[in-house]
Amino acid sequence: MIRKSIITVLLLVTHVLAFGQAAPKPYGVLPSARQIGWHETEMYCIIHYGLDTYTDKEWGYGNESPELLNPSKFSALQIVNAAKKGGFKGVVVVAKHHDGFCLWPTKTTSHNISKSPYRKGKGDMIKEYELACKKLGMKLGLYCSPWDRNNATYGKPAYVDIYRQQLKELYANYGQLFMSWHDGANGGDGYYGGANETRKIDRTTYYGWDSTWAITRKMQPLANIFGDVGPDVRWVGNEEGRAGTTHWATYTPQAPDEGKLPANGYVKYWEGVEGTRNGKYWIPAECDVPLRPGWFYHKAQDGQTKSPYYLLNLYYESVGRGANLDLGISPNHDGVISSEDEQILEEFGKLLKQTFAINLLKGAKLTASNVRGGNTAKYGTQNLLDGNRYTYWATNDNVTKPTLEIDLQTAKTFNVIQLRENIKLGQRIEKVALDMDVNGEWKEIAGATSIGANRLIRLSKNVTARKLRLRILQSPVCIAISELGIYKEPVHLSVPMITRSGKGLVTLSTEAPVSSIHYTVDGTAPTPQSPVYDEPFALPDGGVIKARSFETKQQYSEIATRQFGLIKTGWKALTSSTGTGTSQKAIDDHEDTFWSSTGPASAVTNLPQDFVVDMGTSQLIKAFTYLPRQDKKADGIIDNYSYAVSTDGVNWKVAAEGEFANIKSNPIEQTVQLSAPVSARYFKLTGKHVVSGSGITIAEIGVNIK
Ligand code: FUL
Ligand code: CA
Repeated sequence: MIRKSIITVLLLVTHVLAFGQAAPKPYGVLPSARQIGWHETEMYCIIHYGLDTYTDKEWGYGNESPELLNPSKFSALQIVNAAKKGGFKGVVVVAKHHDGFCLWPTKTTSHNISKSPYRKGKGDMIKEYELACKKLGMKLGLYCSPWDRNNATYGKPAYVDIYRQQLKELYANYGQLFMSWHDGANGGDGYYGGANETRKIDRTTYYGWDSTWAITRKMQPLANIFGDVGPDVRWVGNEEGRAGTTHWATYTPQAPDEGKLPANGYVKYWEGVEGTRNGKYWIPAECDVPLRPGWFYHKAQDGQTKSPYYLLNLYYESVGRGANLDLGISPNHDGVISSEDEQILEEFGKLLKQTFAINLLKGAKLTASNVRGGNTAKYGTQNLLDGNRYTYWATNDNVTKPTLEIDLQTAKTFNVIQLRENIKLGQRIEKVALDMDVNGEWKEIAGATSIGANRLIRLSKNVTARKLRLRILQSPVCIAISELGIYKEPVHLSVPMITRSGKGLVTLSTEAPVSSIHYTVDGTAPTPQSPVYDEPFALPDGGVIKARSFETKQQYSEIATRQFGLIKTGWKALTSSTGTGTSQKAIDDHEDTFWSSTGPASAVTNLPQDFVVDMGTSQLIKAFTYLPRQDKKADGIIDNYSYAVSTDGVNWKVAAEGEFANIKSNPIEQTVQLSAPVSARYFKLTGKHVVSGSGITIAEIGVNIK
């Protein structure tokens, strides 16, 4: 009897305690209010436009004439609206890139828009962007490159003051900014007021970032500062738009001293993509990736814009991993986003809307194994479906492995699962799994090893189920999950894959069956009238192939595009260097193999170094291509080259010379158009400077004759 009443009292006490139970204690470091705002933004566009647009460069040298800036139709409204149609919530405008040219009438340098014909020298594009953003309800951020290849004082203390002055102008005159974007590229050769020399700076000390960022905090307290390693937002470490499948918003930079990169630069790749579990700071990753191959508009890259489904995939791999997506868009010569790019953005926006229009969990019955203190009103599972990122299902402090059973009432078909944690309480969960009921047995269909602000799991196939179960498998503390959803992507036809054999035979294939594939080789969009594909066809000279699958005339897939150069059969590498890997690897048509003259086996360790190819027959070369190694390492990647041709292998003529700008961060195939086609049997690529190391590496080298 006594025992029973003690138990009753105890139960009562626990009950009271439980109902009065405080919210879960936050775990680890937490996001600031400004970072919370950034997480909610999820995706924005970065806009590259300036003199490079007219010189066809990715990195201007600094001596470009402001006269070049004379767009016929510049429209900030059209540009920002193109981003908005894509579902993006803000833009980061490059106000000054590495070439030092300022798109606003700055007092700090004469190398600015007032010296251009644009609006007869009275223009201010940043103002136009600000007004466009206001009108369209978009957030505005600004990018002002610390590296300045125009400024005579770059490398000296005086420049740091100029740079800070530029930031002050930008912070004072263009309204509230949501981001202050600071690029990591630093020092190198440039015009520098006519000095035309190489200037190196010590990036750990030169810019005095602490003092610079104090200005940001004072003048734009809500602006998130983006830098390679923070302080508010870190670089994910690649320009592919992908965060790690495990992504921690917390981060302990290996080199907190202003982002000193290790020699090969690419340790950052892994550091940035994953972050640090239980890291010292909250510094989530931004995934930046250009919509086109380069950041600036290049006519030669028309037709190579990423497709809506490609973008959707990037969305899953960035936003879907708790990072943000920063997509590069590039106004063209007219000063607008081309209609092709605009249309792709719009289609991507629609796709996203369609995919996430209906949470199929709506109306489902959710049964949790535990609710914090039994307080379902506050911590119950209804919080998972209210669309609020901060109301949440929580468990008792000692319950770290709860389960949630879901009865959808009727069977539903889906392929995307979404989870969010209330990040105001930190990033807590380390492992979850989702099961579905198959004839009374649980079968695991998905899992994740981090959640954070957002986690999307895209299944490779649609699944249909009535009952699901979420299992939390690992968490150091009780959970605080704020949202849960299942969604179904709209049906789409399989896009053709385009491959070519070493002998030049092109094959088009699809993952899933389609009624027909049509293709073109003249750069136009395939229609039902274009040639139909039924067997491999020869394309030894190369060219652009576009292919599209059709179900009916009205129902078709996205367009797949691929450019091929001349086939390499009969080619011989004549290089004399004894590098690692045979020299044939640079012309074997395999992206993953490369020739290297670096490393211990190398006999030659000094630059410049040549790579010579005998094509066997004479060809009319229009362009050459260089694919850097694709293994995420930077050693031997050429960033300054010369390209020579010869008819006899003895007498050489230089056909092109220059810089592979931004190749370290964005190691894609480089295509260099020659100023005029040249006839030659031999060609020679000379690496004059490399990103790191002392030799050169080449994954593929090729020529375009079409
Ligand atoms: C890079 C820059 O060097 C590129 O030119 C581009 O601006 C990109 C967004 O950041 O590091
Ligand atoms: Ca909620």
